[in-house]
Amino acid sequence: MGAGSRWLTAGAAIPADEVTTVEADLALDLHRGLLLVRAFEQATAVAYGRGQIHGTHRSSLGQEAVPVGVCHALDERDLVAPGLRGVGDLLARGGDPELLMAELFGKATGLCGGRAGALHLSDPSRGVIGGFAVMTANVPIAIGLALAVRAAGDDGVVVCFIGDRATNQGVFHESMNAAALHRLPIICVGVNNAPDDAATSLGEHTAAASMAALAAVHGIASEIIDGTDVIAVYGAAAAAVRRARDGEGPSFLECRCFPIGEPSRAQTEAWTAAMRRTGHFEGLLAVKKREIGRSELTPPPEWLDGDPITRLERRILGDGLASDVQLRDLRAHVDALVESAVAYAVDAPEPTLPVGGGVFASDVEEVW
Ligand SMILES: Cc1ncc(C[n+]2csc(CCOP(=O)(O)OP(=O)(O)O)c2C)c(N)n1
Ligand SMILES: [Mg+2]
Repeated sequence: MGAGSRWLTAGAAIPADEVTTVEADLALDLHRGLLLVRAFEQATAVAYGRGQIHGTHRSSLGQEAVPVGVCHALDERDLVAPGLRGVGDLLARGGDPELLMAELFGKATGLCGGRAGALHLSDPSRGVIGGFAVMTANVPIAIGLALAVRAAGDDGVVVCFIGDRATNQGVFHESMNAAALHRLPIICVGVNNAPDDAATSLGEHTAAASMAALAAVHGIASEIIDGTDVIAVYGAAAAAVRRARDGEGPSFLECRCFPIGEPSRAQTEAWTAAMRRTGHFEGLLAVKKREIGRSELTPPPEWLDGDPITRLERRILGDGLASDVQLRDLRAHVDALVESAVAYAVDAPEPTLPVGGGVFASDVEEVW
């Protein structure tokens, strides 16, 4: 990878457990996970551009290796509190692509009855508690879950995903303090998608050199991981899960990646200029939707170099773990899954629930 990609692991103090030999089964499982999130998010970008997905949809393109690597280290006793880009988190937990797509389309047979949209996704059947539109809100909730898991005498682990800007919320520090103090079985995963040429770089909003440093001050085992290397993410998550189950307390994994589906700094500046011309926020959104819908985002070469899918493919082929043909078949299989998820969502009925329905616990059975 290019010189600038040193950002991916810059400042890594504690090396993650390195997975040196990879079995074909593991590599292909992870690859399937990456391909599914990628194809699904490409489809959501198209649907968003067509106005089929309403409200806000924050895509996880480019950061697929983080949820896929982390969730592969979990099992059914574990719980996940997704971040604001939660689609990858849901899919990596084995969520049903049809139900998920129908949810994003706001349909009655969607995962949450069409009421959650992208920002409040939950799937109790997969141990995924609600996503929260309020940045960092999932962290103290994950702390509460971890306390509940311990009180119940279970050995489950709780994972929460946050973005790089979440560590500047006060509640992040209150939560990390509580996690460390009570040695809670929690793994906080920081998705750092803020290299220098991103619309907002880490240094613009955070004085510390890394997210991991901010967790480390609370006495939490913290690592910086190349979040474009799904095998490295999986290795670090597996070690953190082991620590949590053994009663050794919380971990913080800062996974660095590139926001491939997001505008670069240069594009954002162009859009901002367009917004000034049209005079109000709607102008920016309209331009952005059109651009994303036409897939005209042109990420800096550096970001594409850190494409998790290309990286894993290279490793699979280089280590002789699968052939070109097998990879092509896998891709075709995943593409077909996503195609049928879109068809399902298009055909699904509109919700008929009353506005006040599905709010209280007594209604929940009807919704899910
Ligand atoms: C408490 C709060 N403040 C502001 C927002 C608006 N908001 C939505 S996403 C976002 C930025 C998130 O950045 P980051 O944590 O890096 O996540 P990324 O978008 O890069 O995944 C902000 C400020 C919010 N959702 N919640
Ligand atoms: Mg970010």
